[in-house]
Amino acid sequence: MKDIAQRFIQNPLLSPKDLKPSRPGLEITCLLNPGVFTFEGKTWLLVRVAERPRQQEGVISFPVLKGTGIEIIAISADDPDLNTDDPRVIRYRGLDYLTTLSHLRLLCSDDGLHFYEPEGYPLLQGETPQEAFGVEDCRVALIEGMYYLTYTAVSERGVGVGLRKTKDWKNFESIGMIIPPHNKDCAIFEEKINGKFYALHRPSSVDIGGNYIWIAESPDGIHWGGHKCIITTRKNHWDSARVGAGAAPIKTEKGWLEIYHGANAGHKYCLGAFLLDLEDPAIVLARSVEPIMEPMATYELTGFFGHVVFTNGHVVHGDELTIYYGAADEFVCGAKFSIHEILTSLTYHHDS
Ligand code: MAN
Repeated sequence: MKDIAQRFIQNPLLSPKDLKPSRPGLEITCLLNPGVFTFEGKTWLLVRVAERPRQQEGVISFPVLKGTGIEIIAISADDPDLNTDDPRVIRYRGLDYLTTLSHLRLLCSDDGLHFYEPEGYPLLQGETPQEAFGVEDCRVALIEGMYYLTYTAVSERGVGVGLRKTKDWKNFESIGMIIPPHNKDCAIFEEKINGKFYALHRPSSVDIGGNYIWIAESPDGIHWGGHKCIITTRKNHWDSARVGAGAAPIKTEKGWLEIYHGANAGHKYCLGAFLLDLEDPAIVLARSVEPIMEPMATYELTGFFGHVVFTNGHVVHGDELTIYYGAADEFVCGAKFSIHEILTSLTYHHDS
């Protein structure tokens, strides 16, 4: 296995203590999985901020959105109906909740390393009943002067893909849920192809099928059809349990390059890449056999949910790809890659 990521020596770039909670009574548990974009000459992160009340001895408590406020649900830790095996999820009496409530926070930087919260920009929170358990892991795509924000919208009704649009990061148009449950990891291509929008997304099938990456097309970036499955999980590989797209595909001479995450049954999250045909992005030309990045630094191995590197945002300058990523679901980190090196590391299919 060859990890070809050049991690920033300054990692982690952001930790929960670096920001203030969004409201009294909550503390920040995790900062993770930022969407990334450039705007007015700066690098911006749309960081997922996951919060919950300070945990008291013998009680498990977590927030959910109720209108514009929050409700705290508290369950006795020794309740026999409570299952907290996964630190991300609370299973209680046949229902699933999240241990934390996530919103999205804007931070910017002049050097791509030191990020701060600028004045005058809003927090992006869940707005509808479909977002009562929060908004997560936003991908940002800039298409013809408009930023498209696709994020995971979570509620007791399921996990789907929400869309908001903005030109100035101060005024937002909320479109609502564009792909219904169960679906996440939606990344819109930053260019139309043959006049159509394209997006990668990740439905989950409980029985037949699996956690696979699909591609879809759209006339307007809102209504999606023509769905095709393009990347499946691989038995006995690092990506045997689930795969999901990262940020918008990167246009290269060889094709659309996508960085994706894959996890195995033990919930170890690594990154790999695949390459799609420039003219028909439903055709997969090549894919990583081994990960291009796997959790190995202490801040990736130990944290809220260890052994995780997860990216949904990057910046490209020529051959240099800078990814920002969530490490151990607790910290925001950065790493650089050579796009040429990723392209050469892929295994190309003979029949394409
Ligand atoms: C899921 C999502 C991500 C998270 C990973 C690892 O894919 O909830 O937000 O980073 O799991 O826990």
